[in-house]
Amino acid sequence: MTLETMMRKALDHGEFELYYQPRMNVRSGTFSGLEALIRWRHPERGWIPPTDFIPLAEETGLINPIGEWVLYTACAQNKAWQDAGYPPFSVSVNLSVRQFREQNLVELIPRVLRESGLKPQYLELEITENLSMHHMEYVLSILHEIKRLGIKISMDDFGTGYSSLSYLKKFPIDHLKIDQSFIRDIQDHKEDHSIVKAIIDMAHSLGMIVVAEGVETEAQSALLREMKCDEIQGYLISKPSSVEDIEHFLQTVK
Ligand code: G
Ligand code: G
Ligand code: MN
Ligand code: NA
Repeated sequence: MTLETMMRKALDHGEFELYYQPRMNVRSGTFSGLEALIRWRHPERGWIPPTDFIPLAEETGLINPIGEWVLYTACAQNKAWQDAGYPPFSVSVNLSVRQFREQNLVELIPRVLRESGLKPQYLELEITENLSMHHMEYVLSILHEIKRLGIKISMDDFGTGYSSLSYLKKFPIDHLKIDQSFIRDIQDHKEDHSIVKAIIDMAHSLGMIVVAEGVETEAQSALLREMKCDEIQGYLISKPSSVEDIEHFLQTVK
């Protein structure tokens, strides 16, 4: 059976699962939210990583039903956490470019919020820079409608795409997430250090909250704090974790 055929069956058979990875405020050490990341547990082949199937899902269009499942599941899970008495926090969901082109997000998102019972301020959508390059006027109009619903928007993997600073200024971005490739060698490579510092200062001047991704060590965290980065995400705090494991994590945070 091809991967595509397997993927078509996976949704119906409940083989997808969401894992969650926390973000933290790097100054106060307070918990600031979770990112939902899809996982596929195939009954015979075991775990299939998203890098093996998300690109294929994007090529075939299956990213649309899969993305809808992710959105609904993340919202319903977040509502369930609130109902269970956890202090409210936001969960972010990754959106593919194709979902912007082919799904009526302005209709889909309010419907998912209604069905899950989650308030819009607890949902955040992650987009990538490449989205901003295509059909910019169209994408901008959708983003503004999404913002009007009260939902926050993150620019993900920042620094790896093609967006120029003049594009960035036009986008209604709440969080700018610096790609992990710049964070990895931040201590040893002067260039990476300079780039990260420049991104942080620029994002702040545009009123954005800056998140560093892929933070693995205390030394990186300390350096980012010095550089006035706002939030960090990465293995230092927690790997992406199952619902059960993230609930254990949530018991330990302030
Ligand atoms: O979760 P990491 O574990 O391996 O994710 C690998 C890649 O897959 C990342 O680029 C991440 O943004 C992407 N990804 C993970 N979950 C989703 C999802 O629900 N939707 C989309 N579109 N991409 C996802
Ligand atoms: O593209 P996006 O930023 O959505 O995907 C996040 C990816 O980064 C996921 O594959 C996730 O598992 C991975 N990731 C998260 N934290 C770390 C980290 O500290 N180190 C490394 N190497 N990868 C990480
Ligand atoms: Mn992301
Ligand atoms: Na990223």
